[in-house]
Amino acid sequence: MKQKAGKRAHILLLMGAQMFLPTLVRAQTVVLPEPPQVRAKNHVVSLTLHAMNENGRDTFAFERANVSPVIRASPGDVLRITYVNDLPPKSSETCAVNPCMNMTNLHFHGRSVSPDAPQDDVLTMLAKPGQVLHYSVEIPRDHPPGLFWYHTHPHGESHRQVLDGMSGAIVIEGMKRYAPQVRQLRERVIVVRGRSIENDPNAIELRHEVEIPSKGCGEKRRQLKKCLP
Ligand SMILES: [Cu+2]
Repeated sequence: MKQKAGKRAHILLLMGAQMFLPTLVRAQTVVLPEPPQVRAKNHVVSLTLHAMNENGRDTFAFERANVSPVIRASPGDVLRITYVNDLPPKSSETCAVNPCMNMTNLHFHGRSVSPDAPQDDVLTMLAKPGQVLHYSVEIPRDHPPGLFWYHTHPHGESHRQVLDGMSGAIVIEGMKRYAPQVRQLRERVIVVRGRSIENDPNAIELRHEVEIPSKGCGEKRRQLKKCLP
């Protein structure tokens, strides 16, 4: 009897494998898209970035696609960014300070650069819809290497814009000099953003999917089974 049960388990396992294998193989062949990368030429990283609204969400656009480019620079380089505010004059969204004016600008998060215009100045550099900002950001020669990010920073409106996805990665090169063991590794930049669901038409269902019920979950590990699907 035991043998029969064992065989049945094997058959079930095989059937399960046959059912799921094509899905697994298919899933493994999906290629993770690489975001566009902008590199320095003669120590200048030059790009034009647009702020626009697509399907009700604010987004960055680069070379006609709404994918934020990865900006790659080395210590001593200069970032020349032309930032065009193509957001509509009137916003349908809710901001911390209402009404939303659809003003925008750029902040270079975590970077040790000057806060004065035309560099990382989030106070006086502001573009209304239709206006253009010209950034020229000098990266100091002793700037640490690593992964940083840029995002919009108009006070009262940045929370909304960043939640919508107006952000991107900055790589300051030179990590291999500090950590030679990463020299052989293939580098992939993956930007993961939280999704704002508060204004989503399916907000109730989506919240239900991601929320863990407060009742039923105890501190003991075995009780986790009760509240996790
Ligand atoms: Cu920031």
